[in-house]
Amino acid sequence: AGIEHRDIEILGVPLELGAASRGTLMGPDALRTAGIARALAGLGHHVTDHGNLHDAPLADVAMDPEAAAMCRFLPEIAGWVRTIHARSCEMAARGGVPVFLGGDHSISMGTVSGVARHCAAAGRELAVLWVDAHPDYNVPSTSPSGNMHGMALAFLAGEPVLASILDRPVQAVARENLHVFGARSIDPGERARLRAHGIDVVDMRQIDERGVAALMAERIARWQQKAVWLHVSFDVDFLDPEAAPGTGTVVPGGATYREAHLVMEMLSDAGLVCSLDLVELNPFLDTRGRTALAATELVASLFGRRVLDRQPGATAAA
Ligand code: 5AB
Ligand code: MN
Ligand code: MN
Ligand code: MN
Repeated sequence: AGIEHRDIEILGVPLELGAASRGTLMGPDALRTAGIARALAGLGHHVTDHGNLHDAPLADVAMDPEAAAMCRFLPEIAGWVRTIHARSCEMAARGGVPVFLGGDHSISMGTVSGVARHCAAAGRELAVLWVDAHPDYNVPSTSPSGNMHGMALAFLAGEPVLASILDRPVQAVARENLHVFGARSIDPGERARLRAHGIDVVDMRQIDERGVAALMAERIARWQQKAVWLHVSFDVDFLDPEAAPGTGTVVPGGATYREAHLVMEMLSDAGLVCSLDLVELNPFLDTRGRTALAATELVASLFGRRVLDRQPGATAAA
């Protein structure tokens, strides 16, 4: 079985101010050095690299002052998010597959909200798979750090206190369509909100007990039934630090290299992924490009690379 060839549009988003440590601004270029465009073109896709987004102007944010005081670099981040949002919505509407290279995870406030706006206009239901050691579901009052990469998913869920980051109404992603995969570090207030909101969180223990294949197959079946636009937001810290040392928020006990590939391969077989973020790569912390290369290989799996062709339906769940 051959793979479906797609129009892949790459945009680099060199933002680092949302993270705890500096250096993710080099992420897009490191992924290019690792050969991400070459790998995708080699699979037969038509790849356009739009280069990197430029520094955005500072934004005026009408946030409650007490909350705003808990958000580090708020005017800078909001400026970026607004710019990213506009580009993302435009890219999604063009009909290709937008691939955003981060940058810290706060870029997803712009990428996913832009895609969500397009989906609302096009009558598509949006689901988000947040592949990450962290759920990034903090609000200013629960954040232990004030770092905005830890609030990105809460913003996308439509959290009112964060809404003014965007300069237009936020098209919230429905709570039942938010899926966190790979969690192993959750803050106390964040945990309470995830539970109260009924968010689907797969932690590493579930992955240990049931395996990636069964857990992904369940979710894929639901997404296929609803014919969703699936956006994958992939934080490289999903991987174990052994496989991906090049990120600022490493947490032990992460996914193996093969578990991560299996996630990508199953998503690829399902043909559901319409847009992608690849975030939190910090080349300054990487070991001889290991994390950049691993991320590149994973994206190749997501877009059709296979060791062997498989018969339709020959998945672990079938
Ligand atoms: B990442 C932490 N929960 O809010 C916080 O890497 C870490 O994008 C957030 O997932 C990690 O500061 C954000 C402690
Ligand atoms: Mn993250
Ligand atoms: Mn993370
Ligand atoms: Mn991180």
